[in-house]
Amino acid sequence: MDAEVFARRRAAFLSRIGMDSAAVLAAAPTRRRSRDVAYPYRQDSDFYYLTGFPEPDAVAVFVPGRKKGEFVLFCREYDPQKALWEGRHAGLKGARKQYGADEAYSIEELDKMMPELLADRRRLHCGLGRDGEFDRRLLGWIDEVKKRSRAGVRAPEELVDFDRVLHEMRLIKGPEELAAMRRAAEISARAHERAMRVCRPGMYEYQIEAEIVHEFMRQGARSPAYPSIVASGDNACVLHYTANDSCLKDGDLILIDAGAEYDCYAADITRTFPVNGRFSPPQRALYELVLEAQLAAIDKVKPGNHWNEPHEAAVRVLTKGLIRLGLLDGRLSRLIKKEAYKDFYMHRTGHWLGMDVHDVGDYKVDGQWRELQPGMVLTVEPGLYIGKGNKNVSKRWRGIGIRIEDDVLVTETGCEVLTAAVPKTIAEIEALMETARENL
Ligand SMILES: [Mn+2]
Repeated sequence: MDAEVFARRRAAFLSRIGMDSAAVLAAAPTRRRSRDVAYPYRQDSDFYYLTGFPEPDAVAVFVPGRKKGEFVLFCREYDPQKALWEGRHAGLKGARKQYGADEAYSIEELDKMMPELLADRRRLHCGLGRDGEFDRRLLGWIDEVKKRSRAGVRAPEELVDFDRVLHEMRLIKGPEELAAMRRAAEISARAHERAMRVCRPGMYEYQIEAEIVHEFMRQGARSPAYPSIVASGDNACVLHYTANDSCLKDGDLILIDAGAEYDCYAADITRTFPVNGRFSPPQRALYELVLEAQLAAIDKVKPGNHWNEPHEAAVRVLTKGLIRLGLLDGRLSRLIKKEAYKDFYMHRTGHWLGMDVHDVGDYKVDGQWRELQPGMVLTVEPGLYIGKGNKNVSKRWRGIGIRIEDDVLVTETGCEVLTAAVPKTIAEIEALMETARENL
């Protein structure tokens, strides 16, 4: 993304927080995996959204109206030895030239400079509760400002969580963000298609996972947005299954929930298909039902509808279908009211999607479900899960877990499914798998 995009976001953020405020954002820390090996680094989403700065050991401070500069970036100084061993880093000059900081200081100067930057700012926007160590330092700086009160300086008296301004900005996606999300969606769609093509009984779930990650990287997404779920048979009924180590059995379904991260933006797709390429009659019946629920939910994604409408639509279709199939017994309205569907559908129908897979943004405003607006992106992902051990239902339904998930953008007139390229109907899936087997 261009430096100018981040500059525009900063300008919008500064004007929204106002002249009597300041904001402090910390870069994500590096995390140790084992001994002297670190996990791959991923920048904090809020920090990246406003700075585009990809390094750890950095703190961004925003001070609207400050004469010497409104955007101050503390980061690592350039070190030729570090460059030799670990690679590129911006240094103070790069922080100004490449990343548009008005002033850049060594991260070592942070404690010394913060009290001055926070002086006479009534409100402080920050990410309290994320990192206890950083919180303690922040409160220390405020305390330092207070000590200067006899010199006529006032300390911040109100701490505001990023939810209030920054996360509201992140909830509505701009054109550059949508371009990144479309790319993430496209790459993820190809990976799911690849999984359908290569899948055979006798393979292991992790071998399918390898195909997915392979396609992500081949297409320029360096990482999944979250650990991929590759769950065959009864494993699909474990909602956050990530062991991915079972052998694929002829006659089972396989549920794959996987999405790529591209330029810090996530895709989140789930598809469920038969290991051997053909749905059995009970699998078919349940799959058709989940698909009908998903389409009904997507139909409710439009400006002016509230957040919960897609969920309500999915619940209605699923409950009706469960009665039809003999899995629930009773009157529709009553079964919905007492949430009888929760035996088979225990999660909600979606979440916001963006830089984080479960993205920021409130779902309720003043106690009411929020209205959908153009530029919001959400997932729509109903499912049905009937465990192997569920003795309350006929045997034919057991050991089946199905979820169908797409990423949906709210547009001016309705919605657009960003992940529509992955086969979804039974006919499409069976045709693709059939062709793949013929070409073996
Ligand atoms: Mn999801």
